[in-house]
Amino acid sequence: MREELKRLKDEALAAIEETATAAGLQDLRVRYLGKKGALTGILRGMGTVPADERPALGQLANEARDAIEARLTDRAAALESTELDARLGAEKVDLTLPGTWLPRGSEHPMSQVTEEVKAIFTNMGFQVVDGPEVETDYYNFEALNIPKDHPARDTQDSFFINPEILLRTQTSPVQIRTMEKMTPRLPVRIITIGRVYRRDESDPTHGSVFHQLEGLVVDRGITMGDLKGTLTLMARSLFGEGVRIRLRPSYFPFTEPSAETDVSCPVCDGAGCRVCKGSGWIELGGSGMVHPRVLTAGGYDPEVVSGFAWGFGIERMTMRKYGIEDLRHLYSNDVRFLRQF
Ligand code: 2NM
Repeated sequence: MREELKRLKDEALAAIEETATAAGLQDLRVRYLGKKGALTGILRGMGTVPADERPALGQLANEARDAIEARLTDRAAALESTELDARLGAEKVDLTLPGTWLPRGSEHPMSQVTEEVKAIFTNMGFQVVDGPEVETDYYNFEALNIPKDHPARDTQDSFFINPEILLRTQTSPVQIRTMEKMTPRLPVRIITIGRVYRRDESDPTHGSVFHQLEGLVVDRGITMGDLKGTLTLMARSLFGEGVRIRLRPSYFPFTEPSAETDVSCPVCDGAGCRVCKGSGWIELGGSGMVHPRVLTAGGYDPEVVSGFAWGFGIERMTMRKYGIEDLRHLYSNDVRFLRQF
């Protein structure tokens, strides 16, 4: 039995050494140490061994079992680490490989100017308001003191849908609608930015759709000084701290007095250059003190309050800010153009 134990132990240790998988080790464990395993079988035969030999033989059997057990454990640990190494080797990710290129978009220059203008005026306490693009004759013309025979009402210049309904030619109807809603609360401090529609031939500086920035302030004691100060602040944020605003006498039905509104050329500071075509000034649009009839249409008493308003083209402001020469670039959606901003 002694020889049998030794042979069994050597055989088990050799088999363990040759096994290359965790499953194989488990099989060996069952085969040698399991309830029906070889070693257990030998120990069962202890009954036939003379009593004085049993202790020594028992000790030998225990040693064999412990040796096999220890070898199985060692081998399992070694196999596990080899298997892990193999898996990590196979799964290796090369972090130095170049990534997948994703084209990045950019904000449209019109959107940049729009957002900048909104920020400038909301920081001054203005509300940004919106209104319909399909308007009634009343809000688009009548309430703005544009009489029936005024050239601006000429059907050549407007898109009428029926005799009473048209596409708005300016955003001023939103100012009337807002005053109607707000009266008698003061102050009114609003801007509107949106599409307006005119029947013009397309050329480098005209299209049948463009975007207007209009603003309105109504309160007690508002003067043309407030108008100039407000627009100077806007122009300095937008074009640079050095610029000035110039007001030239003009005429609009909805303001009195009215002014053409220019900004000093941010490139040559008024000296005259290619950008301002030698004049030193760049036109922004119109402005003026709100006509008493327009305040009345909005529900305010022109004997108690006064106001100023202005209307600038966003396209023109964008072209001036970035030196874009052709309006049509702004709508062609050519990424080679758009990527530059
Ligand atoms: C302009 C020029 C001057 C203007 C007037 C108003 C309103 F409704 F408040 F009276 N909104 N916008 C205005 C004034 C618009 O565009 C060239």
